[in-house]
Amino acid sequence: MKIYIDGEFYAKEDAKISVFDHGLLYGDGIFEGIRVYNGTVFRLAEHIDRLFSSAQAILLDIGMTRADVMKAVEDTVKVNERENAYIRLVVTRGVGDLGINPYLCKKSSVIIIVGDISLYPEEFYKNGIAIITSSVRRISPDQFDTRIKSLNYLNNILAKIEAVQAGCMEAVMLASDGYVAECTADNIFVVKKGIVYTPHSHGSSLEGITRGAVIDAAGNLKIECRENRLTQYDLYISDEVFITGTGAEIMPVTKIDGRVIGNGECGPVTASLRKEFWKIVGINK
Ligand code: PXG
Repeated sequence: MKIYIDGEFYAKEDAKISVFDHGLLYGDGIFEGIRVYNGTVFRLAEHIDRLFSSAQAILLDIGMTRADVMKAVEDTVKVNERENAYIRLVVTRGVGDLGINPYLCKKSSVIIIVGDISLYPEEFYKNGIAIITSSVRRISPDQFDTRIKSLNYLNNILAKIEAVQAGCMEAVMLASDGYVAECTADNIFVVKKGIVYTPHSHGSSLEGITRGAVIDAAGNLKIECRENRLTQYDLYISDEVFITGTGAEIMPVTKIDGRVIGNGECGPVTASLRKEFWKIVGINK
């Protein structure tokens, strides 16, 4: 494995950054999780756009152009000789002193790791997963806009801890106004009477790249897809629920807080969106 740090490639054992990096000390930085399918980086331009929007929002100078970052990602995939992989692109504020002042960090660091992601076992894509609603609310946009994909995931991690303690792999997080926001590392969709709904971000959820691909897939299939406010009730009484993310792709959800959703299997709309998603990705499934 060759890891990119600031223009150089390092072996895994030698890929190290300073303990004074504010990415470590304060979670001061941003990241992207990206997939490589059949040698092609999936929606790279969209990931780079989101990265630069996150950087703009937190006044972080990446020190590279979009084209430079895209090339660095492509080069790192190439030197690792990977056809299918998971890319973690990280930009930290860089080395500073022990105070939080980001202006004392002279130069941001760009890190690119091309590795693997442990996917859910295949049977879950057929039978779906059970999730819970977390008691941890998603941070509200007046505190921190969660469209920024920052290195501080403690809000999500606290919800993930609750999910794991309940024997689940994901948890729904409500926004501070009580409406459904998203899951800890996935967006959420419901299907009711043939119409697909997903919460509008409203600054309380990440605008997922996979979410965007699913909205495109629905468009291709002429399935109506609306961005709507959803409550826990809407989840419970829906015909189908699924979650989307770079890691999970499109995962059916068949139980929420003990309520069985639909017939307890991957529903027909979810199945056709999955099929169309793979067409968009360019994989025959
Ligand atoms: N919401 C949150 C909070 C996320 O972190 C998504 C939605 C889905 O977005 P994309 O762009 O991936 O469709 C994410 C995804 C993982 C993993 O292991 C995923 C994310 C972060 C860290 C790990 O799948 N982000």
